[in-house]
Amino acid sequence: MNSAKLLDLMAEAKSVLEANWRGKSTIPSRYLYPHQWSWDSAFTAIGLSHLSQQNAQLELDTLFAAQWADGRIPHIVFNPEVSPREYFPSSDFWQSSSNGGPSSVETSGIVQPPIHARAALDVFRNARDLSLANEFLVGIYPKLVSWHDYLFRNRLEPGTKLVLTLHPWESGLDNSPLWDQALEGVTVMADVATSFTRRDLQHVDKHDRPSDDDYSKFVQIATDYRDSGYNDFTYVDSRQYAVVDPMFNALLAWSEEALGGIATAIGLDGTVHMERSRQLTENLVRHLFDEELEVFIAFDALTGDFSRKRTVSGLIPIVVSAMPMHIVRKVVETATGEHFSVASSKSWGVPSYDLLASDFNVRLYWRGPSWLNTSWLVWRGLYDHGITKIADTLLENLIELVARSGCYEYFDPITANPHGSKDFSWTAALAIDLLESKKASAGSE
Ligand code: 2M8
Repeated sequence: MNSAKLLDLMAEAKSVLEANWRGKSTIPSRYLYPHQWSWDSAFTAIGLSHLSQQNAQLELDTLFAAQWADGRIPHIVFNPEVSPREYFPSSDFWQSSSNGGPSSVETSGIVQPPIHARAALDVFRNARDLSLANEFLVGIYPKLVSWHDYLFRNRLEPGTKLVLTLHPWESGLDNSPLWDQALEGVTVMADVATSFTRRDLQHVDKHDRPSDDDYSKFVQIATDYRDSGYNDFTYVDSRQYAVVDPMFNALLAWSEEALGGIATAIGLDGTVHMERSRQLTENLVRHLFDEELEVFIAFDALTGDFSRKRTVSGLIPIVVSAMPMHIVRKVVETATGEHFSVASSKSWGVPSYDLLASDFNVRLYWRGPSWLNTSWLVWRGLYDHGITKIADTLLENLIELVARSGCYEYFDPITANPHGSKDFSWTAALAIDLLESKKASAGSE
């Protein structure tokens, strides 16, 4: 791609982030998601770190200002100025401040993948003002530790010793086929099914979004959790959904490694974090690596069944540095083979689901399309494990995808057609990070 096109992409990505900036944090999209989302903010901070160190730090600090007393980082921090009619479920649904959440701000009660320590370390590494960056790390480190402690204390699944997601929204990959089996067991009460109006369909095509049936189940599970007062211990008996997700755990392991790096940077001992990461990695391999499918799969803690499907969630554990190289190689073979066709002319980005599955869908939410954040995670895994040729091909492919189709929420992996919301923050942020990496590696040649 010529340098004028690269500059155009950089300018477009910057203008998306500027337009979505709300003074202290960034919203994922002006059309669909008008509040602050947890893992979106982490990805956005990584992109912002190349533009403004201060804003990147503020993005994460604002999110962590909404941390609950028990350490959880909520998946949404609501902007009080936005009408509840703009997004469902709104703060009235979650009732966080009367159920253990902070009193200063309204939030949701569930969480999202723990990628924040990794984002904080990237922000620190890209910083120009080192004393400011050091102050930022010192301030956020105990909050990151308490966030991870929450997961280890409240969410540990005793059999696998991995952490549980209690809602498909907690995975960030809301509608992935990996959760289908677990969702089959969810009973929706009549009053819940009729209690809400979807707001998402006002903004995007219904063929791109989860079905009404799935949505009712999402609302039912969130209602059950809320009605327990978000108490992870008393909730155990009434749970209708409790799933061990490979990506969520891999990101926790990767972030524990990052916490080790942060601890060292601020003069503390990071051994405990490296040890936690090692243990999580061992448990991921032991319990969730499927030798036949050659990907990581999910475990349903309520039924004891495994969800044996090839999804992007099962490729992402290669981000963890401690992942044994023979496992990394097998996963990379799956990623570059016919099921995902990564880094080939046959697909754009990393498809969210097996291209050969009978229910693969090019446009439906997390059931086929390529997303920039999950593709970026696979790229980081390749790159960090020194699988440079494939990593570089994927990097070029992702840059070209966004340059061609714009900063959309997700893309058809076969045609590159854009889907979901336009001007999407993590797409813009991670495009910036990829462009900067390309520049850095060109400079080092
Ligand atoms: C999507 O999830 C929200 C619920 O959290 C939704 O569908 O309304 C997912 O793609 C999730 O990963 C993302 O964080 C969120 C905001 O971009 O949108």
